[in-house]
Amino acid sequence: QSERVEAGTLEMTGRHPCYSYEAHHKYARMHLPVAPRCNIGCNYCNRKFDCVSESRPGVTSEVLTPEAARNKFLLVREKVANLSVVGIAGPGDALANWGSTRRTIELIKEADPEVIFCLSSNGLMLPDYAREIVELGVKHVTVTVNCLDSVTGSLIYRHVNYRGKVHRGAAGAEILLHNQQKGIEYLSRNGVLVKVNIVMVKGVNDDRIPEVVRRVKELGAFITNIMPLVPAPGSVFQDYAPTDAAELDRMRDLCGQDMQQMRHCKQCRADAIGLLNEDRSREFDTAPAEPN
Ligand code: CLF
Ligand code: SF4
Repeated sequence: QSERVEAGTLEMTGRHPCYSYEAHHKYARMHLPVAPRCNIGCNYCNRKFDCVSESRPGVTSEVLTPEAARNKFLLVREKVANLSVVGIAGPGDALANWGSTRRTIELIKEADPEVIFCLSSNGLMLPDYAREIVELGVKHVTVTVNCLDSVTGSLIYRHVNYRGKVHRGAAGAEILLHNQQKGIEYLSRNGVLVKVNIVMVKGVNDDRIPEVVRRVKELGAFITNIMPLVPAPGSVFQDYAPTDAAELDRMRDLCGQDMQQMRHCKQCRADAIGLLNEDRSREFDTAPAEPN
């Protein structure tokens, strides 16, 4: 992997609070919620809230236009020290809203060429957009990969809406899992550092997580982030037990033998701002605060 990555990218990664443990005490990120739609149905999600594959359930972020997102970035840059990363992580899927996601990146790049961009996606549209992602100069992409086989996939994904056609069950999962892997390989080969999020669901995909980690390593991924299931109310998995913290740690230890593990993820909102440990998003709300 590192042979294909330019020195400049590794320097950026040293200032990326999610990719570098050391950086997360010092460098801030902001998420711009410009991507409301999603093209798949995960059983741990109810689509009323932010994407659960990269966020904390139960939180709803206000959607911004690309122009409003650029303005918010300019405001936040003045007030938040060491803001290094601008991420697009929902509230739906960054690539299911590619027009807005791309426009937002272009506008912010014009305003500040030093920004490190980061995208988070379920990966369905990666074969379509990976080339443009590379051309835009995005060097950090997160893909959520929960399994490799379509039978397990059919337990996690209700449907996959691919190029206007809805595919259910194993057939849908097959398309998604194929596109995720193809996309990870392409991005990794083209100098992008890919982080793979894996949501650990006991009795569904937990015994298969080590093989997911080995496979994405083969495809060139940089790091994996095994996340706990926090079931969203109203989702198919709403009554499933949240992932036990000790079991999660053991899984990270096991997979750490094969691949670098992220252990400091905070499951942020799609509009999170600040250091990973301090969410300052409410300071920059444009909507009136909700009553407690
Ligand atoms: Fe945002 Fe995600 Fe980029 Fe980080 S978050 S798009 S990689 S800049 Fe980070 Fe938040 Fe965990 Fe995500 S702590 S949920 S891993
Ligand atoms: Fe929900 Fe994210 Fe899954 Fe889409 S990819 S269904 S937003 S958890």
